[in-house]
Amino acid sequence: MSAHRVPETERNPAVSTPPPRTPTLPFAAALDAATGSVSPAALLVERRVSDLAGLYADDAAWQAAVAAGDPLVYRVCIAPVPEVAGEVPFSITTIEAGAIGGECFMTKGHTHTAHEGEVYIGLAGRGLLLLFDGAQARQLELVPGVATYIPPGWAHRTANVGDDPFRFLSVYPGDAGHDYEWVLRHGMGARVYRDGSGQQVVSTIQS
Ligand code: PAN
Ligand code: ZN
Repeated sequence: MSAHRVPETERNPAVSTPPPRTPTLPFAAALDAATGSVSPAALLVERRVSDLAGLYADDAAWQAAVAAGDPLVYRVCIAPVPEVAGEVPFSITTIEAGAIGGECFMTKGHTHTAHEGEVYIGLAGRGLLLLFDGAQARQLELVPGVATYIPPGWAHRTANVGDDPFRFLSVYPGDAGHDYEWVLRHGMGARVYRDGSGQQVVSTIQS
């Protein structure tokens, strides 16, 4: 039986063709656990205290920190990989040591707009990965030698619970997408405070 041949121009008419772009070529990047740099890098994102409005429990302490020099809280050094389906971007996040109203310096935190997971790998310092699916909260230690898995559907945020900069590598699907509003509205189910030389996790889930 001869197969019915579909002309090339008529194949998969329902599948939208992504806009043409230059294909990404294989490359190696240097990861510097001492500085948090990815080289080559495409982008460096910096977040200061003023960028984190509404995220810390103690708003007066947050305002005072903005007024007192608005220090850098974290930065993300992002490799040159397009954020589109099929690609796998990666970056190093560095969170400085510090606290606002006793609450550890932390990332904004987000959910992925697509049902996609992510892997975080500890590179330097001591961190805690906070996870929240809207009902359950989890916290995982993230230190050098540890890889943590963020399943699809879980909001995620990291906090520096040590006295040195905390660094980790993120690897995520290119079409994951980042929704910051969800965490602003629902929180992370827990807050992390500095407690002497350790940390204290306080649940914020209403029972
Ligand atoms: C990470 C984060 C990074 C910064 O690469 O984007 O640690 O945190 P925020 O995005 O919450 O400011 C990641 O989870 N990417 O999906
Ligand atoms: Zn993410």
